[in-house]
Amino acid sequence: MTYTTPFTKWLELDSGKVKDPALIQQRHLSDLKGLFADSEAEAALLETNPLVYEVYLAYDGEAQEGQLGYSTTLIYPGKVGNEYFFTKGHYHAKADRAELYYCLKGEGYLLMQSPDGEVNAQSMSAGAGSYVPPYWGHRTVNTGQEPFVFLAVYPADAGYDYGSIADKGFASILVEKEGKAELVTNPNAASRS
Ligand code: M6P
Ligand code: ZN
Repeated sequence: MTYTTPFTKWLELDSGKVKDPALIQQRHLSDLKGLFADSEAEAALLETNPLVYEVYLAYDGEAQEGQLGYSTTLIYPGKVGNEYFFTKGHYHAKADRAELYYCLKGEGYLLMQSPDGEVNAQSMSAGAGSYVPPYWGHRTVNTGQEPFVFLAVYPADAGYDYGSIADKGFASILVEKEGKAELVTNPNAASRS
């Protein structure tokens, strides 16, 4: 038996970034192509292809059962049409793995969907510790004017299943209406299923 040596990673509270990250993943709008409901607004914004979010990986737990992975995510403020910037969203490849999100900065939602299509949206701002139960697909959405930053902690062997969200989207989306975030039915979800 070899034991992993304990360690500390610093999550910089001002920037939301991890110091000495294992990996930085940047997703621009082109990486999210086809996921926003308003395809014309998406095509127009693709000309400047803004950075939508970054993931600072602190540790991946070597994808081993029993270990934890953790990272911070910074979603920048912005919209495609009236739909707020979001993360791609995924189910876990090992679907029974849960996850914990802890908001450090900004405001947004943790949008979840069960395998039978039930949608749940948790409002998050600094201090919110929101739980993704086993089997729920999850996406985060920045509904504020500043970066929305949170820590995610998950079983290192959870893995990612992007397929069904990329194909069908979420049943509900978060849009701005009269200056406020509103959860509405995704006009494209039914036609894609
Ligand atoms: C959180 C965690 C990560 C995930 C990231 C971005 O940091 O859940 O595991 O990669 O958000 O989400 P996505 O992979 O759906 O783009
Ligand atoms: Zn996850």
